[in-house]
Amino acid sequence: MSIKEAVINGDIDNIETLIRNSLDNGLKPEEILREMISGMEIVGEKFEKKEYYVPETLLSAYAMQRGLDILKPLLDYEKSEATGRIVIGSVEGDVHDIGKNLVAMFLEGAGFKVYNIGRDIPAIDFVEKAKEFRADIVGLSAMMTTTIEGMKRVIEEFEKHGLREKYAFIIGGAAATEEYAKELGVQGYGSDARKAVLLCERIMREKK
Ligand code: B12
Repeated sequence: MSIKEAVINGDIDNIETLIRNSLDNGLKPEEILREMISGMEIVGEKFEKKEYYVPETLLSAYAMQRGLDILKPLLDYEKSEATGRIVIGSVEGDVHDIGKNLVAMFLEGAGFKVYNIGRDIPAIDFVEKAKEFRADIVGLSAMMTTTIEGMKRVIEEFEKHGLREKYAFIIGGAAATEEYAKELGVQGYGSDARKAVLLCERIMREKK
């Protein structure tokens, strides 16, 4: 079985051994990550076609998360000079967190101090955590058309507390778009983890 198949089949028991064997055989962590992501894309297609329901998808998500945990210390990130402090979370109502965790990992790898505050996070918590951790950037993730509006509520909550201008905001996740970022008037949208790093580096450069 390949690593990609292990993600597709949600094979939590074997994914670790498969990854360790592949690493021993000289496969790069980046290549393994690519395989896992392409496996997750197939899961997405199966979910759309109703070949997979929540339980199967959840198993794949667990397998993916376990794989990410193994790869985290091994990925060879390009170190950036522009370090900053980032609070990131999935907005209220949204329990999808694999992509957001991947973004957090990449940012950490690029030298940012990342506070990953979890999923299904109420707007007020973003405000409190941004204050508590003295964030430069607040990252919002939403995967569903039903939760994307939660991003707006987060921005409004910052406005309510007079803190809208204190932080830079970035958004991402399957439901987010460049247009929506413009509509919210935030600093940027990132379609994947690598773009998120570039975005945060740009924001920190502009801040200096
Ligand atoms: C795995 C999954 C689940 C798992 C989540 C497990 C977990 N811990 O995350 C479970 C089974 C729990 C789940 C549940 C549900 N899901 Co679901 N799920 C998915 C699936 C198949 C894959 C998502 C994923 O992990 N992708 C892999 C990662 C690596 O990619 P990613 O998340 O897109 O992240 C990348 C970018 O988006 C970006 N990014 C992400 N966040 C951020 C943040 C910032 C700041 C930046 C810059 C970038 C960024 O960078 C990431 C890395 O490159 C998607 C299908 C899809 N096409 O996305 C559906 C999908 C998101 N789910 C969907 C639905 C409908 C549901 C449920 C309502 C199903 C149900 N009937 O119960 C529930 C809702 C739960 C809830 N309240 O949130 C729909 C949403 C439809 C819509 N348009 O609203 C989708 C699109 C499937 C579909 N086509 O129908 N789901």
